[in-house]
Amino acid sequence: MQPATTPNISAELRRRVETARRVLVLTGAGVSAESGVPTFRGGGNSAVWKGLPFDVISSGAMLERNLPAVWEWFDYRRDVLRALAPNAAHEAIASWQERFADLTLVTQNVDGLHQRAGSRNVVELHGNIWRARCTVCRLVHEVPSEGERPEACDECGNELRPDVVLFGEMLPPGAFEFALERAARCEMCFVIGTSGLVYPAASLPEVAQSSGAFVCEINPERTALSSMCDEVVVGKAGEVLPGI
Ligand code: BV8
Ligand code: ZN
Repeated sequence: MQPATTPNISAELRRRVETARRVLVLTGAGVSAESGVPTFRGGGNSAVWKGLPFDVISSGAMLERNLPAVWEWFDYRRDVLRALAPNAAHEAIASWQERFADLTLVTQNVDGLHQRAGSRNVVELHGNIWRARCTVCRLVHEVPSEGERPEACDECGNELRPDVVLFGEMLPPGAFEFALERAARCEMCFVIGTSGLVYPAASLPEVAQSSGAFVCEINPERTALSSMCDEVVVGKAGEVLPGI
């Protein structure tokens, strides 16, 4: 299905897409925007929760101070997500698994929509809202999309927490190192739907470019990364990606 407007992509980008083998895709909240998932910094009602800014309620410090409040915030977000589905952006990226010989998908998102669209081996830098982790033995539990979430650890009975990386917390062991190694080896890097403000995720496109990759950003607005990209395609991911 041809997108409504064929995106304004350059001949250079088309040529590179035709020949690329090792491709890294970094996504942020913008790829889920057309599914109805509020972004973090695009205003809207998600940026603040009961008067607490997003980076306060979603922080390691808040979890230490008030785990029930953090659960309430994540329970709310899972309720919003429950009724939503992947959009054309997630589907296009999932189809790239057959298109490029060696595709690595790295996401900052915790919504699991890439996997629901069929993407495999997704590198989740910030964890996943559909998992809970024991605060003591770190055992991971699935959080069902229907019904109650598990209240205590199956193994040791201690409290669970969302299996999500909060501000001020370390990333999952190995995830960033793996993404870094793929960024250093890729020929093309797509940066899709991220404001490029959160580190260390936002450093991946810079690593790709300094290793010789062609970096292409897809976003309706300019971001902190736009100036260093080789090409910026201005538009919504759900409209631009099917046309690439
Ligand atoms: C770390 C999970 C040490 C939680 C998230 C001071 C105090 C404490 C920490 C710091 C500090 N200063 C700096 C830091 C480090 C901090 C950081 O970077 N802060 C920033 C804000 C300054 N980072 C950390 O704390 C990280 N840990 O550093 O530990 C360390 C150091 C080195 C190595 C290892 C460890 C942990 C960061 C993870 C925090 N957790 N999420 C939750 O979800 O509740 S981050 C959160 O922001 C989300 O994961 C989100 O994905 C991420 C980034 O946001 P974006 O995805 O970019 O979304 P955003 O809304 O910003 O932008 C949306 C974009 O989409 C826009 O550009 C918009 O134009 C575009 N868009 C809109 N519609 C569309 C679209 N694009 C395409 N199509 C559309 N239709
Ligand atoms: Zn446990």
